[in-house]
Amino acid sequence: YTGNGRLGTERFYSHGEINQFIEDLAEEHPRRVFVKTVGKSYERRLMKTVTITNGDGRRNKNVIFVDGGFHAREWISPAAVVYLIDELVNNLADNADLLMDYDWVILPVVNPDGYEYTQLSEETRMWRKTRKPSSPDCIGTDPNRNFDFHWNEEGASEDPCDQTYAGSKAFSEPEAVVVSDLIHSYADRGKMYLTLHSYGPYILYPWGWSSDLPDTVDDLHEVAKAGFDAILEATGTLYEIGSSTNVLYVAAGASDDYAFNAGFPISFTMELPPGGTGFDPPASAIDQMVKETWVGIAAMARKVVQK
Ligand code: ING
Ligand code: ZN
Repeated sequence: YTGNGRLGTERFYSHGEINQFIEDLAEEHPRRVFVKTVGKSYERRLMKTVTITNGDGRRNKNVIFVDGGFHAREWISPAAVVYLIDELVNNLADNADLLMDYDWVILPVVNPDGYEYTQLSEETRMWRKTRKPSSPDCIGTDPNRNFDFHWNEEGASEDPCDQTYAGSKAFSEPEAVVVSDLIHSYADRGKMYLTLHSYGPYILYPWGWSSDLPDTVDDLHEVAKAGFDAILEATGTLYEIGSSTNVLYVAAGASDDYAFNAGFPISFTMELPPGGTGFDPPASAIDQMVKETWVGIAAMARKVVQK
């Protein structure tokens, strides 16, 4: 990475490179882009948000919050977040409407310890969880089962060695606490929470803890449908949309349920398409995948800002 405030789509980047990228953007665009260190992972990696504005200086706008990299092996997620950041910062002309009354707050890699671990070797490539020891024999908690909303009910494991281990208690993982703190600090003006995973392709909305649907399911579905339509038209990729439980499986303690319950009226888990064996699309596929993802996210955000 050359430090010119652009990251290409030709390969996957380390957590350190992504942090450097957002720091460089903030330096280049001091009135539009703001970086804040919001916490540390278990292994003490710095977790930084980047806030992107249109630079008009207006305070307390509505917020769209985006995160990626919850699950270590889902590399296309941070890649899509990096591309989204680049679009919002470097293509203001096409995205002015998305920044007029909204600031975007973005945490590119929620689980940096896991993400770095998957970059070490072929043997560690399919790691999913965090890296804090969970028992004498096993490592890691599923950060997307660790949130304090119906925590450790259905679809989460009490076995510390399991891939969906919910943790010793809700918010046992510092990385989940960081996301929760952000959700609460923006809940009063947060209009959309979006967390990127792989692999689907699915656009999922609450609830994940139960097969019940929220009262506002029509609003959720309408926004998701805007993303679905835009992607189908742009590339032909057919996403599936619906509640997490109904489309996929019941899973309590996930971040989208938590954000929705905390006050974000629109809250989605977007599961990007597979590639390679599912979690490992080749670097040559990044460009197409992240551009397609941005088409969907921009369409959903456009629906939200027009409401
Ligand atoms: N899938 C999500 C998971 O955490 C999910 C699916 C999201 C279920 C939100 C419930 C709520 O299991 C992946 N691929 O991580
Ligand atoms: Zn995931």
